[in-house]
Amino acid sequence: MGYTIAQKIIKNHLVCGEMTAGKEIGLKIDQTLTQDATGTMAYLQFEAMGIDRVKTELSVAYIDHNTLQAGFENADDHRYIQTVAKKHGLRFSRPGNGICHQVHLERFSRPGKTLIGSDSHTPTAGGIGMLAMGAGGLDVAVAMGGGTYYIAMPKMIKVNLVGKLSNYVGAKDVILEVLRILGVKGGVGAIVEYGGEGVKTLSVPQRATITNMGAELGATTSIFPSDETTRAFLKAEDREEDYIELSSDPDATYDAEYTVDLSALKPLAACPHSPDNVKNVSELSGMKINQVCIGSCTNSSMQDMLTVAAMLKGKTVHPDVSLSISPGSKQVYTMLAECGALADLINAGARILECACGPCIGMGFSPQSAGVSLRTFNRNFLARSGTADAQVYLVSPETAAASAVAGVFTDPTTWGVAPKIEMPTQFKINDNLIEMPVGVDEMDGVTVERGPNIKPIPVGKAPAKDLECELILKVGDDITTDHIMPAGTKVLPYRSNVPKLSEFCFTVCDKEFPERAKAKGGGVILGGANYGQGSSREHAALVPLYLGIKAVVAKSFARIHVANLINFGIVPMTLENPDDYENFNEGDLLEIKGFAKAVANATEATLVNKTNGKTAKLKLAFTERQREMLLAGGCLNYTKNQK
Ligand code: MIC
Ligand code: SF4
Repeated sequence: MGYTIAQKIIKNHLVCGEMTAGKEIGLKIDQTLTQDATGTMAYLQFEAMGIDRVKTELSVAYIDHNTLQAGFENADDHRYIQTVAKKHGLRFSRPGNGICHQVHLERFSRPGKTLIGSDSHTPTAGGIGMLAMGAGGLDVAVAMGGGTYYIAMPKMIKVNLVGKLSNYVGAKDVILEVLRILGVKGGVGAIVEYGGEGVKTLSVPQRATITNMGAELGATTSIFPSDETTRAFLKAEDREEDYIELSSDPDATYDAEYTVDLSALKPLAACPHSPDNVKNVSELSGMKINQVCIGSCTNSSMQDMLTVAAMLKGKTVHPDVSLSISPGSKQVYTMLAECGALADLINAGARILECACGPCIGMGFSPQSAGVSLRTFNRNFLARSGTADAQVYLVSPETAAASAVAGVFTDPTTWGVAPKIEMPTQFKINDNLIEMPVGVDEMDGVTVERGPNIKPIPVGKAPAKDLECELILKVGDDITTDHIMPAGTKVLPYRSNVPKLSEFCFTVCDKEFPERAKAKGGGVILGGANYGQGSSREHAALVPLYLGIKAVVAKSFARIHVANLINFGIVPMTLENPDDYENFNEGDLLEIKGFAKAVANATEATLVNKTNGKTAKLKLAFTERQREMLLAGGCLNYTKNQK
């Protein structure tokens, strides 16, 4: 039987386990990346492991998230990451160099290699044929130390692309269509592989837009073949030697297959507050808008920026609209400036921001009260923009530009024939903002600088013999990590200060939660389906741990988050019968007799509601390794015990 592209890469990197869907496999990781909002924790954990130098082929530490420096905290964290990278053998991408995923795609991604990153959009590099996955910071730290990365062997989903995109329809519309078909849970436990004749009509950055938002499908990752288009991209980046051809075998089999006809696609928008709440832009036409933001790791390539510049040339942004543009990298920014397109954007009234995540993570540019904001980003979760009642729509750069000019939601295909974009065949290469580490002989001379905002990481405890505590919070389906641990300008500076961060935990759902959890010494959280979807931030586990959360019971969990819970010793359990969710309410007293024993070796446990006498069967689906980790109170203790 033949192999899919992803299976071929997995086979080449398999350290342990058997390649049967759902079974745990261990992978050798070639490259890692971190960004600053998750990086401080990842490097603190790397330091705690006592390993001198990274053991990967390449590890890069990026600064791109916390770039609004309203106090000393972010700058201190940047300095910490810079010095730690220099000492331990990592490349350091300085602030101003761009968004990690865009820069990694341009300068470091390699078809056929494995990459994990402490950011859920690491699959962006799948656009070049890399097996690239988002992971918690601790998993990235382990991989930097040469350790294995464990995942459940994914199922394979194939999306066949046929035809060719028409005027003013973009790669964003392709992934919005896939989200419309599969939904935010549709990719859970799977790798989405793109194939078919339509693939060769898409450039590498367009492919990367599509794999980037595979994160919103809940997929382990997404991947494209590596072909002549890939070679041309690598050549334009002056690194054709990194090219290898990659395709699936003709007799490869998939668990599910879908077809998207690129020629038939229309401009789409994901409506508030979920990336799979997709409608045709034509249905929304005429709706008054207040803000447009163009950029983010999804849509900030040279191709995206040139398209927008060509559309805005000679026009003026509508007086009721504020338009922000963040190019994805220094490379894109420089090329835009040199070809004059930047001037077209500035002239049209766009507010040009630095090449960083910016508004996507709520770092400025929050919309007005109840404002309608059109964003080329990948997430429109409630309150993520920094304005609690904002209505955020996810759209293509084409829809964003047309709407910014009109002041109302506008289907860009009504603009007629799109201007022809001339993409450079050679990109502007200058890696002067990528700092190299010192050699092994000089590492003792580098002092790692730590600011006062860096506080110790909470460490988990072994599970109690019997669990008896309160149901401290009950939440619904599709709870995101932005609900659990919000981001934005006020919160992000405390990513390395868990005690301070805890004041914001779950406040999007329940303002009283942090105080209540502290007063009661924690308890158990009850969630619905897909609990913990979204980001890779391990703070969504670390902070609940600090607040005394012992276990989370849910209908189902998102992949990265469940791994993070286990890494920090919080026991994730699923309801065998989802209807039992109704029999448990906030404030109920809960009990699991023989809790520690169940974590050690049972696949089931009984949750008793001592307040109303009801019970529920819980599933404990752990591997041996995960059980040992939970019994040790998390990965750090487990690793120490193994030494
Ligand atoms: C996001 O887009 O939600 C983030 C911010 O990039 C996160 C990482 C983080 O929370 O720092 C992600 O996607 O993993
Ligand atoms: Fe940054 Fe937004 Fe991409 Fe996350 S999704 S890495 S915040 S640009």
